[in-house]
Amino acid sequence: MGKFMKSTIGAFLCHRLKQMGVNHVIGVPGDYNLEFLEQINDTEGLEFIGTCNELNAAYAADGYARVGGLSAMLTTYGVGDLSALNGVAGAYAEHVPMVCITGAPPIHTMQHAIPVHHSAADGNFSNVLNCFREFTVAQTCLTYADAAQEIDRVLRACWREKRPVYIQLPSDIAYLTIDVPEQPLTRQLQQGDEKSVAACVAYLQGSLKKAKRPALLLDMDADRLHLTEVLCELAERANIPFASLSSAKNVIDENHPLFLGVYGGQHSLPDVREYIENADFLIALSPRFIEVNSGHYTQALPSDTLYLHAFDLLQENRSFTGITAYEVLSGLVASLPEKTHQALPDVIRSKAPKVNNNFLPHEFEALTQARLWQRMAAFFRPQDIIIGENGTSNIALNGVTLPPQATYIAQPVWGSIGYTLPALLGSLLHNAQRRHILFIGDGSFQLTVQELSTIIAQGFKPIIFLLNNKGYTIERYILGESARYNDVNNWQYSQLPKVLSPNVECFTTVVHTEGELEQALSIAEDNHKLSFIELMLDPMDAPEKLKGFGKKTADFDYGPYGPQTL
Ligand SMILES: Cc1ncc(C[n+]2csc(CCOP(=O)(O)OP(=O)(O)O)c2C)c(N)n1
Ligand SMILES: [Mg+2]
Repeated sequence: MGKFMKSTIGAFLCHRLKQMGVNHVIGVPGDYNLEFLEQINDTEGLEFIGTCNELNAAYAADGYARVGGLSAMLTTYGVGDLSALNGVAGAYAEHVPMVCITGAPPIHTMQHAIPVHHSAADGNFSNVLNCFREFTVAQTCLTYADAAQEIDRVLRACWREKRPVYIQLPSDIAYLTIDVPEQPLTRQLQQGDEKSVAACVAYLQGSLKKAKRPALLLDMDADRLHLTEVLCELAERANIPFASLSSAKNVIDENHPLFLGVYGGQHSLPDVREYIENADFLIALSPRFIEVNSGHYTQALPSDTLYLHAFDLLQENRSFTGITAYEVLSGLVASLPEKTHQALPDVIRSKAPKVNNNFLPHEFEALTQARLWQRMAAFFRPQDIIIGENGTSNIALNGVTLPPQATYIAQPVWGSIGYTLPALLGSLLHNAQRRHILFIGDGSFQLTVQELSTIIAQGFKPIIFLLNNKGYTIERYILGESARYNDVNNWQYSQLPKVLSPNVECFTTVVHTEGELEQALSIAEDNHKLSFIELMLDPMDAPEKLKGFGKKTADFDYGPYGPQTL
């Protein structure tokens, strides 16, 4: 039995969050969580950041966790929780660990089914928790008797599963004193079983030795499980080309000589597709094929692909359990000779040379998507955090090679528009030292625009590009090219920073031409203020990729008798 000490329940929860590396709690106050907010304020090194609404809080917590590993959100029961749920579900879909805490009604009201505000006044207190049950990997409603154990159980699950968890903290128990373990909670996970790890490494070593066409294929879990370094080391030591799905953009440096390209079934470049589909040793890191990253399910991985997940490795007729992906990969790395200068595999040498980024602006030409993204490729710097919203931005950025050590944030699986602006706030809260650049469409921006005020008020200085194409361009390519439902009301976007934060000066401008873009970039590049750059684009101007994708999506969504055939 470990040693115990005394703590209030709320202070213990704060203490545990800090031990897990969380320094900010993002959310919205309410009467059921005010007492816990006091406890957050009393915790050194833990700060509450208020957002304009709970959906934004959830998106921000998601952005925070993507760069910081783990995050915490605070809402008030029912009204706050259900507003946040879309953002929580996004984190669940995209494997982002966040701790969702809600200030719940006093425990006696819940235990005795007493109608209260923020409930349906029918004595039902399980409905909200049940909603979260669908989108979190562990849930709890704390009581005096079990709070310490439950907090630890749920936080461990969050870190282990890399997905959200949900904690209800009844408002009348936060200040009760309980016995809590002295031993800190850490990010340490269960290690693999020694013999199983050794057997798995030996098996991989044997298969790799025989391989003539080895390859690695990565999806977003390579990042979420913190495996990028060890994967890179493996690729380098064994001279293995690697490819990623579009849902894992830039998780490993796209400029790396061994980077083969993006694999997505028939959407891949022919060389990438041919090599991956005929690899004789393919480690695929938790790939999740959905229509958008698989060329509408045209993926065809070799039948003996080695599917590596956090805690197991599965092959057609074989499985290794009791392992961890990290130990297996590092075991395999250790079994290989140190990196030497090896000739690059043929498939890499035959790759088309990189286009160079020399961009010559045509001063008076109207801005177009094709030229915009070419220009941006040259604007990005190593270490930038680049965020692409669903819509033309994300589609276009998928085709731009990002600099080394740049991080790309998007929501390719869940795809909830408006996600990126609050996610930018979260990412900045965790690391404002890195330059942040956001691209967001006018339609998406209108969903979560308020959070611009928090970003400015916090003193952050990202570069925000607002693509004003007067509506939902991505949707226009699916259906309703000129339908009113794809229009959004035009706003004076560049006036917003002033309205939302009158006392802070920002750099704002509206860009119509390539010349104006150059001017804006030269100011934004080394600006000490937030830059908000509105880009005027034609409603039907879109990245080439979207044109084919829109038609495919319509076929997929509506079938052969859908509206396109009318
Ligand atoms: C919360 C949510 N509502 C609706 C959608 C459907 N949707 C997907 S993209 C899109 C339009 C995005 O328009 P905009 O942000 O202006 O991007 P553009 O393609 O014009 O650059 C919509 C409405 C969604 N993905 N998420
Ligand atoms: Mg738009």
